[in-house]
Amino acid sequence: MKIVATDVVLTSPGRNFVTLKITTADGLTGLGDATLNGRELAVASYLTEHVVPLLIGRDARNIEDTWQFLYRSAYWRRGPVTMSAIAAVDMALWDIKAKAADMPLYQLLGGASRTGLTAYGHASGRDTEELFDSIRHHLELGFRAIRVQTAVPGIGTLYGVPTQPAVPGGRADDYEPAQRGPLPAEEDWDTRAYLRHLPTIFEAVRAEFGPELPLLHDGHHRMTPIEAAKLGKSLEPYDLFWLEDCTPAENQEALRLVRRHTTTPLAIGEVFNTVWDYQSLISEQLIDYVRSSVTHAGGITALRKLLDFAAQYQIKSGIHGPTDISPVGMAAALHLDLAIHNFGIQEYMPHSALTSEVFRQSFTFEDGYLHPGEQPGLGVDLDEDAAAKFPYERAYLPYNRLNDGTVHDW
Ligand code: CS2
Ligand code: MG
Repeated sequence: MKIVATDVVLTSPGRNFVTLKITTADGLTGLGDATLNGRELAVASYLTEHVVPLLIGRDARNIEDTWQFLYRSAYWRRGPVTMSAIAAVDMALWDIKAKAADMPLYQLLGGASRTGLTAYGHASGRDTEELFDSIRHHLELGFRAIRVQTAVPGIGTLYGVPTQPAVPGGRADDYEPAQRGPLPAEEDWDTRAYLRHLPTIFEAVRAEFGPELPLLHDGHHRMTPIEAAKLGKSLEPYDLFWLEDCTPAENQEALRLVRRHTTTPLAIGEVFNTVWDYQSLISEQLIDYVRSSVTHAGGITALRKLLDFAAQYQIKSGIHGPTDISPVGMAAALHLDLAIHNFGIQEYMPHSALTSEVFRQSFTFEDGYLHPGEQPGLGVDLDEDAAAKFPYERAYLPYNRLNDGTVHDW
């Protein structure tokens, strides 16, 4: 089953995606997601210039060997660009293997460990009324767990709270941070204002929606360890499902201090790309959920091993699933989620109608549960003619400045 062709497809149906398509001599094709939000062309070029020449003529069946070869032969290890490129190859090869076996991928990964995947949706609002409306909207869509982000008095523009809908005419809580344009947008940050305000919002949400609904929150890497500890402690009465990315991801040791002070469950890792980023977080049980995506953490092969390692420490999955993970990366996550034992929850931000025209998906969302579907392989087909209608457009993620003008973690 030799690899005879590869294509790196760049398309922008509302937002940018990078997709690798691998074709074998038998005519099978596999898809892999290589989208790195705001840095798409770096991965596309890594694939085209450095990886594609290594793939032609290789046996598509040897997934583990290909992973090890790409990881070790580069000499320069890790990093989001390298690991997204390896992930795309890995996903495409699993897609091919499962199609050859005529099975949905989760069957090859060991079969289903559950009937559906609990998903959380993103609610947000510029005030309490808008936030409540957004929570109700997500409950109507079937979500059984809700991430709550909110505007904060004193902070102008803030992650997770749109000033306008991502799609013209869309809902105000439809949030897409990356913006097309020549320069990144500037947003604001004030930790003290945020720490004062957030507990009042969770108090109001609990009072309105009761004690049962699992609630999540994303701190987006903006606090120092002691600030994060204070926040975790102040949110304890509201029984969060998790507090995500409370401190910058680079320093694993920061989580020790946070952990010592709060029983609020902690999730981290959407910007991590290998198991090494989690080494002490997992072995010292400093976190409760692994947030990596299949796309940014080296693919199914690597994330499966990482989650097996986490399972030994009762740490569960919470795979990253914003709209900058393409439907291909999302499908890979769902197959993995269904097969592993230590599934926790899946983030789900539905893609736009335009994106779904380009990527035809077999996964379903019913009654709050995601399922990857029964189509052989990953279950995603790329309509290349539709993709060609939406050329890449440069886009940047925003960044933060404090009131005095200092650049801050976004
Ligand atoms: C995020 C993302 O989904 C999340 O939890 O933190 O919105 C993140 O900001 C984007 O993936 C960045 O590309
Ligand atoms: Mg996040």
